Amino acid sequence: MSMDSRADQSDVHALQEQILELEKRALDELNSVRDLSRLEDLRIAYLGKKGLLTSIMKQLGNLAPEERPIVGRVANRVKSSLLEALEKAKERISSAEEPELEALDVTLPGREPPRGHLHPITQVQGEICKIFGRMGFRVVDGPDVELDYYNFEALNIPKDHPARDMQDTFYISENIVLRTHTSPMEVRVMEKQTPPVSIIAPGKVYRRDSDVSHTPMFHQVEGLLVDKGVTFGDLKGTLTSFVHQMFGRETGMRFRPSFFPFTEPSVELDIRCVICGGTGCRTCSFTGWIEILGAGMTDPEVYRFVGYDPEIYSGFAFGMGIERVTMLKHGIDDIQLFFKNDMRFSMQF
Ligand code: 2NL
Repeated sequence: MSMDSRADQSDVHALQEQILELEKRALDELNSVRDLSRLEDLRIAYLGKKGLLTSIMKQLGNLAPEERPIVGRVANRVKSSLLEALEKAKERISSAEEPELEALDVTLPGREPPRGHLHPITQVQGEICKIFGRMGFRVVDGPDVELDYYNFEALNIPKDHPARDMQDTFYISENIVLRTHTSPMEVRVMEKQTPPVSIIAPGKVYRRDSDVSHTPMFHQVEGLLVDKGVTFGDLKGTLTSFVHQMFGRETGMRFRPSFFPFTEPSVELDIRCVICGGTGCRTCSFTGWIEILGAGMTDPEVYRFVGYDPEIYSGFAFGMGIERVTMLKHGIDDIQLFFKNDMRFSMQF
């Protein structure tokens, strides 16, 4: 082997080294490039007509014929590896550019998710319970499906009473009904507990009634207080305090005589019309007054059913419709709105 051929050998090596070095640098740059115009610059710098790899390949002509294919193979492999890296970089940049276009504006106000709240009936029911709770009444709960005995019999509503009529009451069977008021719960408490008793019973009640001003299911709160020496004055004081807290201290009110099978004497409580203030309007049927509840001194007959001695104990009871109270409080004129689940209505409260 001549000195010349050894020099040639080292030329071959140097050229190969140069190509591999170039490949390493080009790949590094192609893998980290972030925009398409810089990528095009790189393509021209390495693979363009006057590019680095192109000019190295032009030098292949200077090599001995038997050496050309050796270096040529390396140069071709590097060329396709660079072309491949170029394509990959192009894809990477294009897919990264899109999110950049719809960049997040952190100064935009957030979108508030819709937030639910209690149904207006449930809100007012809670308010009523809170007012009586402060006056010492305990909230009691019981079944919607009741025995005829608790719903009627023990409340001094005899078998031939019109309230028991199939037209008014949902019967499950001969002796089982959907409760028509929440008083049965109070009877159940009195059966178990000796006086003093002071309870309120909120909940759903059912009547076979359905027209513009009646729904077959509605809500009631009933209250009951029994102790020694309770008078009609206690009834008036308790209910007056309730009206003041519910509708305001200035609310005018009056008690009217009435009748219920389970109280004697019985009254109905009217407040000054919240819509017209007493001058007369459609809501108060031009009377200036609106009935909000019924009440009375519990009939001794009811005490006998639960085993209380009416000679020792006395007390009062009352009942009110929650829909009615809610309508008066918020000036709502259609009871059907409570049961339509229209968010435009419900979300106002
Ligand atoms: C009304 C009238 C009333 C009662 C409910 C009652 C309960 C027991 C004993 C005696 Cl356990 N009375 N409840 C008393 C008078 C009236 O409700 O108009 N309700 C909507």
